[in-house]
Amino acid sequence: MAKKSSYDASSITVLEGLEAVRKRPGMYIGSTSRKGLNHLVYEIVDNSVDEHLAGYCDHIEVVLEADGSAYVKDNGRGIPVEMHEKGMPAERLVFTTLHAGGKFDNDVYKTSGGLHGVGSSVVNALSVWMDVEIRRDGQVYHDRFSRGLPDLELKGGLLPVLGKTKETGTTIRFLPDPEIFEVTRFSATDIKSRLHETAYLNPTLTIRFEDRRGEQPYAEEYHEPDGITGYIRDLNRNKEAVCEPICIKGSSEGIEVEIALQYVNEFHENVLGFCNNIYNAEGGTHLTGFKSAFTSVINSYARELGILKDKDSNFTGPDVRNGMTAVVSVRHPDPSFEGQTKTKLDNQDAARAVSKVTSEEVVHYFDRNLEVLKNVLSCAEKAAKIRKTEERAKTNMLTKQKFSFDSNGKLANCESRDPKKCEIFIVEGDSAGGSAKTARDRSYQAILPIRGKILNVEKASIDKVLANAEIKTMINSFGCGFSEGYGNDFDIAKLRYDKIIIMADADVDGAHICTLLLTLFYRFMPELIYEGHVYIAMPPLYKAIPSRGKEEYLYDDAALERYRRKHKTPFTLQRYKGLGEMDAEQLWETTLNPETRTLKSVEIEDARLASDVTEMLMGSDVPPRKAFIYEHAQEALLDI
Ligand code: TSJ
Repeated sequence: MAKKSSYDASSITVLEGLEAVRKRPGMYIGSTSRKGLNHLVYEIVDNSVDEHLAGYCDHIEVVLEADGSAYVKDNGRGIPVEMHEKGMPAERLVFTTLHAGGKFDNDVYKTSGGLHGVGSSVVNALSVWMDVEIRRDGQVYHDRFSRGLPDLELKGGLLPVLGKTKETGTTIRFLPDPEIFEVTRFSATDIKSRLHETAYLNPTLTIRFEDRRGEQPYAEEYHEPDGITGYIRDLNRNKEAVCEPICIKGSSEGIEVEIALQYVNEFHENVLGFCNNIYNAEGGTHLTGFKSAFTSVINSYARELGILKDKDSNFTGPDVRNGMTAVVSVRHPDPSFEGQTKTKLDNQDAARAVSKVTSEEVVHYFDRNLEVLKNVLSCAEKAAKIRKTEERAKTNMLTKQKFSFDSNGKLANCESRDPKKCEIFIVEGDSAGGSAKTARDRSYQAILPIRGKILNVEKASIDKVLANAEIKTMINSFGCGFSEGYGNDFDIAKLRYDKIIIMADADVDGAHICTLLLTLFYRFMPELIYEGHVYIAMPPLYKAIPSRGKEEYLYDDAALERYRRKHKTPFTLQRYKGLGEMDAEQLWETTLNPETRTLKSVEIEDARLASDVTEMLMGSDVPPRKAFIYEHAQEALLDI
């Protein structure tokens, strides 16, 4: 309960504002799943990053505490504490009013990217408690809130002082409210990845991360003086580079543009867009500006150097981006976003600015680095050649064997043809596939067994991908075609199933199959993921059968550990080695029945990271794999 303090008219607005946030949290943070939970941390961190961008902070610390709280500490100027004209210290205004921007906004660069940038008051409203420490003017100021409402009494309009200090900065601690969130365990993997990304985008910033929730605290520090060039290097660390990373910078119309790119010996492109430090999953105007300008620069060079003759058609965009990894980062004073998840940059001036900087600076670079240009041109030539062959092959294939629903030998389809009702399970292994076919509700559940590992599409050319029986069957079954660099034949309106559910064993191989499938969807059918059609089934590892009482499915070792602690009486423990070992009834109950099963919804972040994870899971380097599995085991259980 909040202590009563001297509420006046402005307090009433505060109450109304906070209430609105608690009533409809999704409106402010996107969701109350783990993604929304992690966003609380990003929201707070972004304020420190703003302080960094304003030129006053070069160190941020993010700590996940054992009690479920988190804190973010920076060495900036400290949030202003002086009395504001609205009748409370400026700091209170920041934490109790929605979009307390305006006067307190650092500067022109709002970090707001789609669902992000919702304001620290939203985090406050969604926290059981929030504790604020501000080091400023030699003093340590303190403030505290419960579910958004101030706890501390002000004396003469001033915040309580805890002591003296020579340092400056802000520390915010908060405990997310379990009344609001479906899960209250932050994902260290997601948060680390986001912090690392922030470090790449802010090369003079150091971010320290610590997780104190495990038996041993785990700490890591992110400092990336090479900025997005370092990011490109790391994205490509396990790939065969064709040239050194190219980095260009410039500004136009008040928009700062920074681009790093590198070619590797692979068959696809990986172009990531960021606006004001926030990743834009759906891309947007900065990427279109970059792509069109880059394509036209390469075509001009190709004509100039006689690589393209008069009779030849231009290289296509995908031709010139064959094998390209790129990061396009813009800083925009007033970004706006559109798209399914509000992560697609929408400002037309960003397209113009990126296009201008790209044309000027890429030419500037290639004029001085002809060797690199030649490598890039030969990548494009190779791609164009393959494209032409494949265009022919594809027309042949499509006309010859007309991707057809009925020709899928292995698909056990459902009876309903209403896509809104239908689900398709992609099941690893023929034996599990067999059980699933018996277990399912055939009126609306289809089963597609796949054999072992599917092709890793990151490492294969498009003709290999399309020749792969497993992949062909999937494309046929889903019914919406596929999109790839050379054309877009994908039409989500034709999707035959509302849910595409990956069903694999709860072991390393299962995780690998998952990442391979996610990589396939991400590269060739990304809308499936954007629009939330892809799920991962979570089969249990154990069943505990007590001599009296209800049987219980346990999804990992931690759950078993908890079960043992809770149940002192003996019980029989059944261990499932794999899906194939469950009988039809068990499979129905644990994995198929919508009433009792647990599904993990796949978000675009999962898919974006999947190709990296593939490397880690199957690579020869064991320790990171162990850490990954350990952490995900812990997280998975809290998804339930
Ligand atoms: F989100 C937040 F409010 F909770 C938060 C803010 C959280 C954290 C971890 C840090 C911050 C924050 C805010 N760090 N630094 C600042 N800086 C300011 O708010 C600030 C300081 C000085 C001046 C000035 O004009 O003197 C202006 C501002 C906006």
